[in-house]
Amino acid sequence: MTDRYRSLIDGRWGAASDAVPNVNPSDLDDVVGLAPSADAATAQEAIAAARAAAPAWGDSTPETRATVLETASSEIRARQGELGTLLAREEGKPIAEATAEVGRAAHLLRFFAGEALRIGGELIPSVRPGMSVEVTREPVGVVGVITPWNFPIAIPTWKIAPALAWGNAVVFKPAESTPGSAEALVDILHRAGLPAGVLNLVHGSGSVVGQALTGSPDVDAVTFTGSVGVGRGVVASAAASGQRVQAEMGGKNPMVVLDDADLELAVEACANGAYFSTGQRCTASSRLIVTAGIHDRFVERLTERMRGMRVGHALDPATVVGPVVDERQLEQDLRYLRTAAEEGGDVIGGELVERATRGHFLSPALVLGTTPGMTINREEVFGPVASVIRVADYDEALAVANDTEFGLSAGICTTSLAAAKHFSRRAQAGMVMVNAPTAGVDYHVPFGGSKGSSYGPREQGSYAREFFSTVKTTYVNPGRV
Ligand code: TXE
Repeated sequence: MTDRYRSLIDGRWGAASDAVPNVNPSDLDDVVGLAPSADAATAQEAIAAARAAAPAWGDSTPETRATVLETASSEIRARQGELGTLLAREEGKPIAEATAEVGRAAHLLRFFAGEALRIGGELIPSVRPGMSVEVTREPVGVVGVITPWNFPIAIPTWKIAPALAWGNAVVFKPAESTPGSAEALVDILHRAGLPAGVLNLVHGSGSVVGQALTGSPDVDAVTFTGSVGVGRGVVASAAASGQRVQAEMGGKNPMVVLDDADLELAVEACANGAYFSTGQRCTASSRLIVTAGIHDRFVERLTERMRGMRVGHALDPATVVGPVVDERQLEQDLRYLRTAAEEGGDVIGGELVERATRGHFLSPALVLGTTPGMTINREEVFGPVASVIRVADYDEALAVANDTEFGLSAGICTTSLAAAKHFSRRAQAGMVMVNAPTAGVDYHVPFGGSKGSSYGPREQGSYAREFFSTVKTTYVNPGRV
């Protein structure tokens, strides 16, 4: 069945158009849907609708906002299987992971429903006699939401839900290759009781719709997740427009495995971190930094584990590693593997795989014998590819872990509490995982990185309020009492 997607502007669904086919990466003969590619004028209409709707939504009661988010959460939970199948079809994530991602969206909505009810302020005695100071939080106004394809329902939800909870209106531009999950989310929120114009969806390209958002004086804030190159451009353009901006970009996440690690636990954490979601996660464990005493045993066990991972159609329950999202990404993965071999790495796996359907199937790859300066250890691949760097000891492991322009997530496998605590303090990353994959984060705590990985305040959890609300300080002199 082929869906026909539409943009939602000021509470009205626009015309369908077949400009952009949404192709199933597990089966290139399956066109999941057809999406429009909006022009700049359509984006401006959406921005104007959001601008007009923002004041009333900002004045709505916390209960009104909480009820919309709670209602949407319940519908997503009730339709988890159906939405998981849609996500698996359009993005290629194995059905179990896709269904879990939909469940995560339901949890996020429920969490931010609670946050809407917890918005509070502070009352602080002034340094001046009689005066008091109120610190309150207000909506930012109109928020532009620009998202990638790799978590097509969770990432939009963790941006849109807090934006709505703190009383903002939204213009949402999803990734071109995953319009179906985006539209399902917007439809559910719209029917959950949002007034017209509070949430607008515009299908289209980054260079047209995305730039219309970052270039508009009527958009107060832009939240972006995607590649480093595009993210830096988004930050520059948004700043030039005087917008508040938040950008979550790439990672080159290190996973340190020390001699004293529990071998099976380390192998499992690395296999999961590197290859689940086809390695298409900004938090993927991509650099495995292994001390000499455990190196050979670790490599042998991880290679075995990797070779046992079934590559296949996302809807086949036996599949562990789904297809690569599209041809461009597949070419990028293969190019990085070729470069790794040319630079002296020993590539295991990384072969094209044939299945009953035509799809972008690539077996997981492990690159052995790499050094920190190789391209494979500098740039984000965004595929089922990890590299191994052998180091002498913990000190060298820490130095290599931090030898990157990125700083999203960093992991360590060790049974030493001292090493774990030291690594947690010294790893230059926004998130640290001890004896767990660098990927796989909770939905109610802060998410984000340091260095080149992130720009602006953290996403998720209560910390999301730093981006999605603004602080007002009011001085009150009661006069004579
Ligand atoms: O990301 P893009 P894409 C990496 C990964 C992948 C590559 C491309 O390496 O191969 O990025 O993926 C919108 N102004 N990551 O194409 O291009 C675009 O339409 C405003 C890593 O998905 O960064 C989409 O909605 N917006 C990453 C969004 O930005 C613009 C996750 C992301 O697109 C724009 C995904 C512009 N000028 C991909 N140009 C991670 N690490 O999490 C594009 N967009």
